[in-house]
Formats: sequence, C-alpha cells, structure tokens
Amino acid sequence: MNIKLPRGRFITVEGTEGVGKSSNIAFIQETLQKAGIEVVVTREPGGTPLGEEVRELLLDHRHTGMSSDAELLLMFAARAQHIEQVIQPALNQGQWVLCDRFTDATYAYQGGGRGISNERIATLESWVQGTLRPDITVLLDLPVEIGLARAGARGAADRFEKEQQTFFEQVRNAYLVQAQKSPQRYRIIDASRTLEAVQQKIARVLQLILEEHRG
Ligand code: Z5A
Repeated sequence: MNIKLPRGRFITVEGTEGVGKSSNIAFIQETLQKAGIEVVVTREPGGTPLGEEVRELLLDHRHTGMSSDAELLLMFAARAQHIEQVIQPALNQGQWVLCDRFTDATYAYQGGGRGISNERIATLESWVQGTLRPDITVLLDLPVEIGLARAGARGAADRFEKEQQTFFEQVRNAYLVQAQKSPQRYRIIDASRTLEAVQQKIARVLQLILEEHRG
C-alpha cells in the first residue's frame, strides 16, 4: 500500500552580508530537531556537488567581469540541480528543508543589486521551480554598515563582498520590498540586537510554525 506522506516545510533564511544567517541556521536546526522534526540543512548557491562547483565560480574574485545575466543564469543552474537532487526529494519524504538563501536572494542581489528586472527573474523562477516556493522566509534585517563590519572581521573578501556599500543598500531595500509583497511568508527579525535576543525572536517564530504544523 502506498502511504502519501505530508509534504515537509520549506524554510529559507535570508539577509544581506554578515546578518548572522550561519549563526542562526544552526539554532533553527537544533530547535526543530529538539521538536522531533527531521530537517535537511542546505545552502545556495550550492547544496549539491555541481552546485558547490558553480558556487566557487560565482564567488571567485578573479571573475570580476562576469556579466549580470551570466551570474543570474548560474544561480538558477545551481538551483535547478539543488531542487531536483535535494530539496524536492526531501520535501516529498516529509522532511523539512532549511535553506541558507534561495530565490529571494536572486530578487535582492541580481534584481536590487545588479538591476535585472523582476519579470526576467520571475520567468526563470517559474521555469526552474514550477510551483515550489518557501513556506516561511526568515529575513534577518540589519543596517548594511553593521553587517559589513561583522563580516569584515572574517578575512579575504569574495566577489560579492568586494561590492560597495550602495550595492548592499539596494540589496537590503529589495529584500524589504519582497517582504512587503509577501507578508504571510516573511518573518522579519531585527538582527542588530544581540545574538541571544535574535534567537529569542526566532524561537517564537518557530514555536508558532510548530503549533500550526501539529494542528
Ligand atoms: N547570492 C546571490 O547573489 N544570489 C542568489 O540567488 C544567492 C546568493 C542564493 C554567498 O552567499 C553569496 O551569494 C552572497 C549572495 C550571493 N554574497 N554576499 N554577500 P552566502 O550566504 O554564503 O554569503 P554571505 O552573505 O556572505 O553569508 P555570511 O557572510 O556567511 O553571513 P552570515 O551567515 O549571515 O553571518 P554569520 O557568519 O552568521 O555572522 C557574521 C559574523 O557576525 C560572525 O562573526 C558572527 O559571530 C557575528 N554575529 C552573528 N550574529 C550576531 C549578533 N546578533 N550580534 C553580533 N555579532 C553577530
């Protein structure tokens, strides 16, 4: 007999440079696991052997001349592989997927940052993802200069990290516009507070998601 499992939840974490995604993803994973949820943690660009190779190309500071369209298409090439190989199979098996960045990052960086139209990105989004969209997107929001200072303490800058502050301001604004368009999906967290305070807010968001999940 074929038993159809309920689809898992798809949670993404977004934000500009140095907002604390890595620090908080570990916390989200731990909280969900303690609640008995099987969670697959992954990231974009990346998440598969092919995607990780594409990530290296995208972040390599030697490719300063990469065109915006080439950058956009590489993001979606890595994403197509990621969805087919990791995200969709996990969701189909009832596992939850926790992803460090997804297509909202494309609207923010390639859209807001590079100036590619939302229509063009939406065309690729429909082509590559079909109807797949995140269920919940946690947006860690922070003034750009604070994020850059936090990230700057980490060492050599990649191709994106070499961008100017105005680029990251455009990225942050694009995220906030996206969040306004989809308030039912987005949870905006003030990431300028202490890590403990940020995690308290995230814990509350997760509690509500878990309550809803258990019906
Ligand atoms: N990109 C794109 O353009 N289009 C797309 O579609 C996708 C991605 C999917 C790689 O992403 C690049 O890909 C990214 C956008 C582009 N480029 N940029 N910029 P990434 O996610 O791998 O890279 P990232 O944004 O550079 O992530 P990050 O620098 O690793 O930042 P983070 O994970 O958000 O931060 P963190 O490492 O957790 O924290 C940074 C530091 O701050 C660290 O020392 C922490 O201990 C500290 N921290 C964290 N939280 C706090 C608080 N609350 N207070 C004080 N200090 C804190």
